[in-house]
Amino acid sequence: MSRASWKATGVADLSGISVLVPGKLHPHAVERIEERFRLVRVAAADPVLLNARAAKSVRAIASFTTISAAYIDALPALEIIANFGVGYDNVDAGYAAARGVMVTNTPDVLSEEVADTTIGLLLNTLREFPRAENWLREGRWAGEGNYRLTPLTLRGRKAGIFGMGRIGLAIARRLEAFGVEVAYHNRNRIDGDPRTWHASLIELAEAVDTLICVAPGGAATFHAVNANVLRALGRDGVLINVGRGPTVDEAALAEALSSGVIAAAGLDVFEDEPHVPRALIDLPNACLLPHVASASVATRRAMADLVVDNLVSWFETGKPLTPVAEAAGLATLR
Ligand code: NAP
Ligand code: 8YV
Repeated sequence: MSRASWKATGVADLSGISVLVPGKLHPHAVERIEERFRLVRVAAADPVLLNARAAKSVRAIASFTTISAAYIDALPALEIIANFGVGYDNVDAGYAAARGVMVTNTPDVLSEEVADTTIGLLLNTLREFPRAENWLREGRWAGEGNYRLTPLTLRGRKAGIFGMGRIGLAIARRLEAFGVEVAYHNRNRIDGDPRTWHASLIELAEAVDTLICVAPGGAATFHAVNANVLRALGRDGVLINVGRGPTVDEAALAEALSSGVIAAAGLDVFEDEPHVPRALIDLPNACLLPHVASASVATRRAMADLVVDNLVSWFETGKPLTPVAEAAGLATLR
């Protein structure tokens, strides 16, 4: 649309603002950016791929790739990074905020979907439904008889949530509806929450037999779920990880699963995605998903909309809709 046509609609003309999309992005987000802004695309978030003119004019990034301090420094006019995903450990948000660059993410619109997936993954891990279905498909039900009775069940379990935030609470509500008691560990106790809070992850692991990790990634949680935590979880213990892969020490987990230190694990996220260690793939007591917790058409579209709505709000009003904690102080009128 031309400047004159935007004026006629009464909608702010943002078509002169360059928005950089490094790497892949949800097609609905790309379409909407192209409609309102000047879209600049590069194959990856690597300063080497930026031509000098584009680098000077870019005022926004929309992406779900790694955005490093060096990349931020390569874009002198950058004002905002709109991350596709509620987790933003891929963005150097502390550095961005220190340089006055806003960072936004996509909270809430995916919480219920991710919580649904977590319950599905937990039940698959305990009750072996994917393996039971394969048994049927391979003709073994007719040929050999019933699938085995599963040694593990959700009945009588005590769950612990590591990262009781928006998604953690949605998981807790579901588990409680299933009759499962829930405790949690965050750095801070949640005011007014009736559930038992444990001051450390190891204390939580000692108190429960089902540990659900939905904490953010990054340095503060790197390998937080280690051999000691798994030992504390115990022989009937089950670990579910829908947070970030590097929060769990994968080598320690593979060892704990193969030696019976814990009973089973369900994982949606991995340390080096999309590479999953053979040690985990070969284990019958590991239930593995390819990072699909939010991956429905409807939820991913809602995330794409929130990415673009943040950009529009920032350039129309000077305020983002969903700033991340590190950048919240910048969320005032420019
Ligand atoms: P959130 O509302 O910010 O909740 C995160 C919770 O983790 C907070 O309650 C926080 O409480 C706690 N926490 C943060 N750092 C911690 C630490 N170092 N030690 C202990 N607790 C800590 O975030 P959310 O919307 O629920 O999302 C959570 C995470 O889920 C995302 O960051 C992302 O990594 C992951 N995720 C994965 C998928 C997937 O596809 N598998 C999809 C969506 C999200 P305190 O501040 O009190 O510690
Ligand atoms: C997406 C996620 O898979 O929101 C997050 O933090 O991990 C997921 O919803 C991710 O954004 C990659 O598309």
